[in-house]
Amino acid sequence: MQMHRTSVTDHVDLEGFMEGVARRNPGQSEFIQAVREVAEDIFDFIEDKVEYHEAQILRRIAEPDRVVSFRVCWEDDNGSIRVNRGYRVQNNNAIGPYKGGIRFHPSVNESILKFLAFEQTFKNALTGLPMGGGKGGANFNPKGKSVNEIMRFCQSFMTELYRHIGANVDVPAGDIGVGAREIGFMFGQYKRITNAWEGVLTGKGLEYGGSLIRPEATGYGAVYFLENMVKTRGRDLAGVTAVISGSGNVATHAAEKITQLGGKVVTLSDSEGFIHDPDGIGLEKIQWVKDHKTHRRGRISQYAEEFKGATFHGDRARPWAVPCDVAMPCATQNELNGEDARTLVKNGCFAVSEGANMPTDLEGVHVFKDAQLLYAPGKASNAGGVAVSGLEMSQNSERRSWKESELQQLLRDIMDGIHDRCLEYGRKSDDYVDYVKGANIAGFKKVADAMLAFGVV
Ligand code: NDP
Ligand code: 2IT
Repeated sequence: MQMHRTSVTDHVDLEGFMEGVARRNPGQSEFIQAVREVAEDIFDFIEDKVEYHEAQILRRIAEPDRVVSFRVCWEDDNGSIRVNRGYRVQNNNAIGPYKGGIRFHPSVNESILKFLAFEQTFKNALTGLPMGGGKGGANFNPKGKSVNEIMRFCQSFMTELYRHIGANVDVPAGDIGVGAREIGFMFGQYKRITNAWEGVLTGKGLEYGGSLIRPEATGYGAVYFLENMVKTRGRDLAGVTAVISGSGNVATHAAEKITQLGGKVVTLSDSEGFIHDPDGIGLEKIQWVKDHKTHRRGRISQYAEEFKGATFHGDRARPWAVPCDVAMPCATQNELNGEDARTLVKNGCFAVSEGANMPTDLEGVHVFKDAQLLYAPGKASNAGGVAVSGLEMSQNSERRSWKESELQQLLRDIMDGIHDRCLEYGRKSDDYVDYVKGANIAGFKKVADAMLAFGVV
């Protein structure tokens, strides 16, 4: 087929491209940051690849297929009417249905969801499973809300969202502020509206089509990735001291797996500050954190009241100055800046595996790379969660449930596969592995090649 082609000499350079992204997305700093992090690597990679330029592939991936924004109206326990803003960003479905979590947090806005949906596109491609990239959420704050209020919010949110999703269209899951309980409320409402049982959400309860090990998968997967990285330097995780941020789903399961592999976790955090427990946050203490957060909606500060020897550091302090061998940011975006990164390097930290999405800012990323740290970006290291979501979709289509041992093995295999792909595309001539570059290029290549096959769409 003969198509009109732009001349190769029409290419803009990286800064020209980023100027365009900034102009088209005013004020969306997180989205612009995520695109820059990818573009820095992709520009080098496609320099001599005319077909990607001609088809404007990067420009197309950085323009979401669609952004849906909608009003979510609900009634609180006092009978007052409340209004929030809900979204679904469908970034790219070249290799499979849109797939990605839903976040309920007061900070949610279009920029944050566009960055998350963009990142998700590369992450999902890296898993090797057929999933496109999407993300959704609302600026709803679940803190301090009753269970009934949360249920009414979820139902109202789904009353609009249902028309945009489907098992072969777009399959949301959990993220910050959305766990099994919220997925249950949303799934129930979807089923009620459509009168159809379909695997339209993942992270479901085991009674109604959920998959074993989905709750553990992100944190465990991020530790498996860390283990693979440290192996390249002939080390393992036995005896390492680990600093972890966050105390939600990803952080607690990362802590659990590090501990099971013989490491000692000494910090956890939330939005108010962090706790430092020099004796180590062992499995029983981790279980206490899980129960305390889930059932009693507790704050991490209470850990220091419960366990002798532990201290709480408030004023939104982050744990990065606590000396460690390995660090795992597992709370939120931009929670680790250039200065934090320099502190970690100075204190001898040699590996960082991100459980959260884009927790390290651009300056921090460059500090880690310059220091030749083993540094895994979230789109590679936290892909275990969405990978098991993909396996939940397969189980729903097959109408059966796989055994835990099968799923554990598949999660391991998928994380090993992502690590291999990072080595393939990220190995530098001096034998340093740039995992950011490896993940960006491997993820991009798969999506880009699918898009080329479709022509101009
Ligand atoms: P949870 O809601 O279970 O936990 C979030 C944790 O992060 C809480 O401890 C929370 O503290 C803290 N946190 C949230 N926002 C902020 C903030 N602005 N500043 C400081 N701390 C904050 O979420 P998850 O554990 O599921 O998600 C954590 C990260 O992992 C996110 O970046 C998410 O996108 C990413 N992720 C999650 C996956 C999953 O399967 N769940 C998969 C891949 C990535 P507080 O209670 O005070 O708000
Ligand atoms: O960021 C993520 O990968 C998630 N929140 C999980 C997405 C999913 O579809 O399981």
